[in-house]
Parts: sequence; structure tokens; C-alpha cells
Amino acid sequence: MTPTITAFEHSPDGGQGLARDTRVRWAFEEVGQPYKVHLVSFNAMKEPEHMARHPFGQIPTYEEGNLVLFESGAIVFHIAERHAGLLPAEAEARARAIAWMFAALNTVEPPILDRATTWISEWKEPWCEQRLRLVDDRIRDRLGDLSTRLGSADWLDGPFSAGDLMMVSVLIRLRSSGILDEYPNLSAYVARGEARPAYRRAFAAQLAINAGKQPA
Ligand code: GTB
Repeated sequence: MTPTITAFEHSPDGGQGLARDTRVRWAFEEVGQPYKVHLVSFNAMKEPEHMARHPFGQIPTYEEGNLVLFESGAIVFHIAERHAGLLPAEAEARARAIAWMFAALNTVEPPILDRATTWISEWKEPWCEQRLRLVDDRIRDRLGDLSTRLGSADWLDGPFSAGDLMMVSVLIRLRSSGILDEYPNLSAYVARGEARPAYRRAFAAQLAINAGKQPA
């Protein structure tokens, strides 16, 4: 059965690939699993039909038969468990790749999200600039350590894995901030991720939906 995911009918980023369906699409593309997309409007996301799929009324979701999943991390993990190509077969290497998925979502993404929230929701506040400086320093703390760990390697732990897919997806959100440029090996890491044919297909698919629409 072909799984169906949900994505924004009209992504606020106008198709820059920043919404979280892109990471799910990327996972599907890496493992060669076709998928369908059900587009939802902001209003529809809060209707009972979608709230039944996603308790917080968000995208992405995943449906396959009776299985309904939410949370991009859980969805990518499910895809990686079901198909070869995103998690090593050897148990310890697999556990480490999963640890990197969690690190991306739990340790690196939160300050990056804080930055986005500050920009989007708090820009009118008199303390906004001060808060941005604090948040940016928290991001730099994480990136500094991540940069040291990555060193000159291509990927975080051996071959490309779901851990890299998630970490690159999280770091991509920093593109417009300029902060990533302070860490040349991380910039190159993100560029390597974006250059993967599977990422390019995922990006193109979400862009095709949003092309020509005004950013929200
Ligand atoms: N932890 C959840 C996950 O990983 O799946 C978070 C899901 C989430 O935040 N979904 C967002 C959403 O549905 C879309 S991706 N928001 C609507 C709502 O909460 O009502 C976040 C996102 C949105 C837009 C941009 N952008 O335009 O740049 C970037 C990222």
C-alpha cells in the first residue's frame, strides 16, 4: 500500500523546503518508496478530520492502512525501519544513527526553533534583538560542538544515515541566518545533503506545489 503524507497546501516559505514534510519526502526518496501527498490548508489542519490524524493539528502526518503517525522524527524513523538504506544493519551502528536523529531533534533543533519563533512572533517586542543575540549564542554552542565532532568527515557516523538526514534538515533552517557560514565544515555538510539526488527530488516535489504562490 502506498503511504500518504500530509503537507501544507500553501507553505509559508513559498517552497524553500523548510516545512517538515520535506524531511519525510527525503526519507521516502532515499529508500525508493513512492508516496502520495494530501494537501491541507491552515483551516483544514484544525478540523476534526485532520485532528484525528494529528493531535496538535500540524503537518506532516503519515497514513498507511490502519497506521496513522505524526511527528516527522517518528515518521522518518518508521520509514528507515521499514526499508533498507537509512539505518545500518549492524546493531551498534544502527543505535548510533538513531542517537543522531534524536540529537538533531532534541538538542540542535530547539534553539533553531527559538530563533524562528523570535523572528516570527516576537519581532515587535523591545527585547527582540537582545533575545536573538542570546538564542544565536545558544545555536553557536551547539554548532561549535557539532562542527568539532564532524571534523573532516562526510557524515556524522560512517555512511549517510537517517541521523544525517535529520541533522541536515534541521541545519537547513539556518541558511538565511548566516550562522552556518561560521562553520565551513557544517556548511559543506549541509551542501552534501542537499546535493543528494533524493533530497533534490524531495525539494522539487514540495516546490512544485508552492511554485507561483506568494509566500504566506
Ligand atoms: N515536532 C513536529 C514534527 O517534527 O513533525 C512539529 C510539526 C510542525 O511544527 N509542523 C508545522 C505546522 O504544521 C509545519 S513544519 N504548523 C502549523 C501549526 O502548528 O498550526 C514547521 C514550519 C512551518 C513553516 C516554515 N516556513 O515557512 O519557513 C518552516 C517550518
